[in-house]
Amino acid sequence: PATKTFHSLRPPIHLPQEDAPISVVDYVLSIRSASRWPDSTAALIDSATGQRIPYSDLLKRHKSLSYYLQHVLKLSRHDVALVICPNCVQVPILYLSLLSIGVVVSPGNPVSTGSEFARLVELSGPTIAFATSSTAYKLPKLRLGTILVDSPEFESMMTHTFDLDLNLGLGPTQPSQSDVAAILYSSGTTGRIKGVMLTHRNLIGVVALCRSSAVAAGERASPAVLLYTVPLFHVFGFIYSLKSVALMETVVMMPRFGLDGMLKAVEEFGVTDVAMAPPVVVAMVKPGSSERYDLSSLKSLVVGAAPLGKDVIAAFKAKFPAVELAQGYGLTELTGPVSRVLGPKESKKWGSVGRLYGLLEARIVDPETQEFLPPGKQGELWVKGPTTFKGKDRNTPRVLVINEWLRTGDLCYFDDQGFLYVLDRLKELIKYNGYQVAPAELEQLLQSHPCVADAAVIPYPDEEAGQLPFACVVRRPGCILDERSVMEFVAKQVAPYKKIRRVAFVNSIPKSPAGKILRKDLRKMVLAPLLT
Ligand code: 4UU
Repeated sequence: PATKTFHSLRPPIHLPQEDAPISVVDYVLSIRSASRWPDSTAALIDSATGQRIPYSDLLKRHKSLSYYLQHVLKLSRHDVALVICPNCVQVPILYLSLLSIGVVVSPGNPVSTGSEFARLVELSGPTIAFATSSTAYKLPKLRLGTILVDSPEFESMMTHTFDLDLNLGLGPTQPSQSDVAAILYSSGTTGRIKGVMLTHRNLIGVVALCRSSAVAAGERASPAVLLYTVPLFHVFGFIYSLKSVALMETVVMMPRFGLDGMLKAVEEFGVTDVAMAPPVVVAMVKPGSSERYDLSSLKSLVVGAAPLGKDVIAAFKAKFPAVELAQGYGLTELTGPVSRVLGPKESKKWGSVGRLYGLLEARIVDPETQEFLPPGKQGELWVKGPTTFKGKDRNTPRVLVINEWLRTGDLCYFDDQGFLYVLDRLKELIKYNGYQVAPAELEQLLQSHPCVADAAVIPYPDEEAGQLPFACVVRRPGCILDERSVMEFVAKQVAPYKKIRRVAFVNSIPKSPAGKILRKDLRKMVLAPLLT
């Protein structure tokens, strides 16, 4: 009975009064102003051009742009702005400016197609879009048009009012905490895209919990230099772009991700922390991938958004003993972060996604009986806290939320010290003769094979067994690997019901920008031709 609810073991976190009329930007800037770092600290660095924007300049640009958006473009509270940009230094400033005047930020993936953008517009009803010259042409026409953030005009919106006194006050556009602040589009690896509405209160909650882990980790001798390989339109990057300003971190922006480019940027800008998805870690441990670079500035990697295998962690520790590898777990519907590994002691818990952040409670629920389960038992993770999203698609009810508990859809367990382990998405489980097989476990095993560059496991329909574990494997160049050796490699290491029963060799595994395997696309690509 005492084990029905798991409480956070982290120090308590205090949030502002719920009815205080503040936006997440007011909150972020109030934390920042208490920082001991000078305003000359770089806020943003463009990895391609080397352009540095110090905090003093970031604040001026933010004020100037907010003024322009409010008084020239006449945007106001509850307007929705679509933001369709690759990671670049303008985006965090744009987010701060829109949020500060109560405009709802709706960031989308710049590689989406025209019809996908039409769907986003249908979901969130934007009046204006912010895009780049390479993405704008795909957008539908909006009432206030599209503004190019890589244009001289945008640069002047951020700088032209520098010498004005901009303490004009926000008047009716001052957001309240219960206002919707952002609509993020959840990954949709299996289903249709959904708009997840997050309030200023939700965002204040996650900034507070990110800050609490920075406090717990202890003060550093110099400001942290972060690089995100995660996109700014995904909840991971979106939240990080706000928390970095609150903590006065320096953020190195990489418009286009590539492993070599990332490692070069680490060397060049003295990057201390990188936020990334598992495929980047997998790439870093492959022999010959990183030896050419001086990565001595690197202190920690925060890895999240998809499962990371124990073998990859082991290989990483062996190759980079001085770098802390911390897994974090999160969901768009919980405004991002739910748990993380914190500090060298916790990072010994290989494979865990860490402990719950303060402010959050959790349950492990038996998917069949709905019983609440104790430590060590696997079930669906439910989470409750002030960061639970407000709703989907403006008017749809929160079907995932029951009595304020958000059902994550993930199969998880806690150990007896409060460490959380994520096995897989419940929906992705393969049912072999009634047994549950987690694809993630088999994928991690396959990835540890020296001749496997990448792998994914999906169900293959079978009359007798229901479904068979079916592996799609990308061979490493120059390696010889056949179906039988793949199956034997896995069979030696797992219970018989988990064996791979079929193999297909493919050129690549389709992945989302946050590193999740796009199983729907994979099924279409590999399975459909086999089954017709
Ligand atoms: C296994 O992926 C995310 C958010 C990730 C995130 C955010 C802030 C990680 C750390 C952080 O600090 O959100 P979505 O909505 O795109 O996808 C959510 C799903 C989860 O339900 C789970 O299935 O992504 C999967 N997932 C993970 N799975 C997320 N993180 C992990 C993880 N291990 N570490």
